[in-house]
Amino acid sequence: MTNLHFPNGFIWGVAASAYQIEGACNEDGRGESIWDRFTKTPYRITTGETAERACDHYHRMPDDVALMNEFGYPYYRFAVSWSRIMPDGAGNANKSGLDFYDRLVDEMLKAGIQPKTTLYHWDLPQTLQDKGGWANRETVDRFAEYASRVFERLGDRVRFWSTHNEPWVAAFLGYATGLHAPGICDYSQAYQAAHHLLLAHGRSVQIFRQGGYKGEIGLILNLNGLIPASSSQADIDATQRVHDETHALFLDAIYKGTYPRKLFDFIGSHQPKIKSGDMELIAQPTDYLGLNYYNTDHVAYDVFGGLNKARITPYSAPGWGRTEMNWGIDPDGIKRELIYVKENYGSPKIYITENGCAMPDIPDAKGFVADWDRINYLRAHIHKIHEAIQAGVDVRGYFTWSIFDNFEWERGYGPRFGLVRVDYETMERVPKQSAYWFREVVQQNSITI
Ligand code: GCO
Repeated sequence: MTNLHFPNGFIWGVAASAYQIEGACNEDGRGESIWDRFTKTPYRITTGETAERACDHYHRMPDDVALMNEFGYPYYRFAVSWSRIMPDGAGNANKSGLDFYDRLVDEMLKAGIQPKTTLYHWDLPQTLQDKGGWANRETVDRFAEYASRVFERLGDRVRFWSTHNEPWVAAFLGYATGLHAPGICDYSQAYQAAHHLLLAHGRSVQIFRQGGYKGEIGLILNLNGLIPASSSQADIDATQRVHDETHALFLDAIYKGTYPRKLFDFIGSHQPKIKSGDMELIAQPTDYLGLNYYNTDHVAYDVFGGLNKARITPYSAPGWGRTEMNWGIDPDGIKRELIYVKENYGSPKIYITENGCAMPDIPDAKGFVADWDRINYLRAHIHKIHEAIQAGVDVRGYFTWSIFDNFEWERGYGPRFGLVRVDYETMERVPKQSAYWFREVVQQNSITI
């Protein structure tokens, strides 16, 4: 057995998002979000479930923070719900909404837990969607107002900010495949949404700097592994297109102020409208990149494969299977993504802002889950991050997804990603084996392999 130590000051934390855990969708003046509307639309959610109650975190917040404290997790990454702060997406802020996050931050700091706050984790106010949502440029101005209010209220205590979580998901699952809210299937809107999400990112970074707030701000991207399904040129080209859409579209924009030319030639009339000055705003310096990594896909050319003419199937590394999401497990993938970012984008400071898995999670009579499969997954990925650090990648921290089982978007409450099991009937929280294992990792600042 070997102990692999992480650099001094390496940050360990757990993560969740507002919509997936809070519940209380109609309380204290919160407005309707696109996910409230989407979950109520027949056939959108596989299980027909909504997030009206979710983990009831809105009411149980002090106990939830106490639980994280009991486990000694030093950082907690949470998201603010836009429609709690600005119920109509514009105009006056809702005091009770801001108060909730204010109390959350105070509660965390009292417990010695540092907040990492995400401004946008997919829950756009419905009133803004009624005017076109992210495909409408006006949403960028509304986001700037919202961001200002959150900075004003929490900026004296939060030192660690993310603008958007996974803008690719918000743009492409929301507006191209329609798998996520608002459920639109239109590639032109998706590309326009991606551009506006990036603009909103740039604007909020600018507001953060102009406000003189202390701390770090950055963008979080989901960088899945992508491998051509064969050595044929058609599969290699298809992989490149998917890569450009999911990776380069965002990374080139924020680090180089450009969009991938080849991809834009390929998508032709679906290209977004860009105004002069936009790319400069998007490319202004950030303090770090947040990297979410879960799985790897094989990509093959397929004439019926949507705009990219690509078919995606899970790839599992030898000896590894798939998760409950049917995602292929490939621990090496996280290292490849880290090295790719280092080599192509000037070696930015990186935090792994999400990594984790849904597993079968069979509870015993007391609700305890001995989730050694999840532990194996986490250990293998953390090991590869360690290797990436040895190879010179500037990784400063690791957040596991998620602290709790929660509402897994279009899949309802089926897949469970938590270190802590949630009984959705009683709302009881039962830490899984992985919660104890992760506590050790944090305490020792090392893993044992
Ligand atoms: C994401 C989101 C999370 C998901 C998680 C598992 O990265 O997709 O941030 O909200 O729940 O990734 O799918």
